[in-house]
Amino acid sequence: MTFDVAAIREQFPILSREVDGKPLVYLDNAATTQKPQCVIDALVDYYSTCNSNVHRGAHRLADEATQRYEGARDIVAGFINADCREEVVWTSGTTEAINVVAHGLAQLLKADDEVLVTEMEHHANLVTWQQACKQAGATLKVAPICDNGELRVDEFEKLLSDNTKLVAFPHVSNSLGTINPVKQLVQLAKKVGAWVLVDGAQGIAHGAVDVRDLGCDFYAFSGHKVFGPTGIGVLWGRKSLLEEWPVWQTGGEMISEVTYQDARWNELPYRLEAGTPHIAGAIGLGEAIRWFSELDFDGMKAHETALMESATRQAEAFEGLTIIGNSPEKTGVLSFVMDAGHPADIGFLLDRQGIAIRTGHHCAEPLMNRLGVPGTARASFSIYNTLEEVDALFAALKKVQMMLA
Ligand code: 7TS
Repeated sequence: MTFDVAAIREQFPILSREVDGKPLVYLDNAATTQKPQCVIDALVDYYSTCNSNVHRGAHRLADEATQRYEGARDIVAGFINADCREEVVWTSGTTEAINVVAHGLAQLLKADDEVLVTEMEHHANLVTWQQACKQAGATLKVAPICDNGELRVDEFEKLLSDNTKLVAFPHVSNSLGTINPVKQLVQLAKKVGAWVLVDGAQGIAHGAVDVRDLGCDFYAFSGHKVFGPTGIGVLWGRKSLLEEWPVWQTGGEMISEVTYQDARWNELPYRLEAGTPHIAGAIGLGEAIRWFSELDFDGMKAHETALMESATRQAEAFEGLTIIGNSPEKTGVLSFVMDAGHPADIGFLLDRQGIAIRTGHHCAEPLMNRLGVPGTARASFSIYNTLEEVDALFAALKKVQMMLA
């Protein structure tokens, strides 16, 4: 069965808009994905029919809102193959999910403990651990990558020790597209008894994620990168760990009993979800995951591979253009620099032609320094992009090159 891209595109109203009279070519999917009509409808329907606070109301709207909200948790738990729904903690996104874990870790770390990350981290998966280590007087170690953006697994292994308390790395790099060998890295980390957090921000929208199969302890992702709303995300964690993890924010919902002097914490997942949550967001994310999980994943993978192959082939043949990040295992991202000009100018001139990409350091400043580039131009692809759009990118880049000459 072929993957019907046209039928998918039809479900995304924004994809038919124009920019300065030119059809929008949206190639900034690593920053955020567009939303299908069913997700937009789920948000509108919630606010139009049953807007209410959850859990605490003894009335019809509160019941209906709670059902939809908790139903969304079930959908997410099923999609990532969590052991149970209590393992799915709502957060505002990947960043907050990592912060929940890092905040607790800072209290658990001792001075001779170590945390291991990689050179390809997004700031969300670097600064968090860096600050947690500083707070505890612990050491942050950084596993190197090869010049092509692949992780040096041998060096990663050498940096593990009995002192390694936690290892964190991206499932997929946002600036290079490198897919990390998650299971292999988890197995190595487990040999020294370290906890493992996988930053799934870029991994979640490229196929099935099975947290039990991966073997990690925490998996973090954002709703907006998997066709859902902004402001909602997920921290998945092993129940036994989350049950004991130091609480993050305190306030309503996360308590079971309160006196003026003290408080006892609620059970999972609520002990890590203080305050009124992003109810509409969770419902929208549930709908996004329901929609996404019904796609033909084999067809989707084949389509994404075809997009990457075409983009890579055209980039390699393009004189004056250098691809940044050539890992053999790669998805969704084509980062590059051009002799003709600065990435920011390339982005600006592509935008004039209706083509949306991202330029800059992609919240990975140390990685850009490691690779010796000020930043890159990054085209990132999703399931609704077409081979014609890839061609349009390179035709537009030819014009950019002439304009900058
Ligand atoms: N980790 C990775 C690997 C990411 O790509 C991002 C966002 C985050 C964490 C943070 O996610 P958030 O939803 O909490 O902000 N990456 C990008 C990007 O590449 N361009 O814009 C946001």
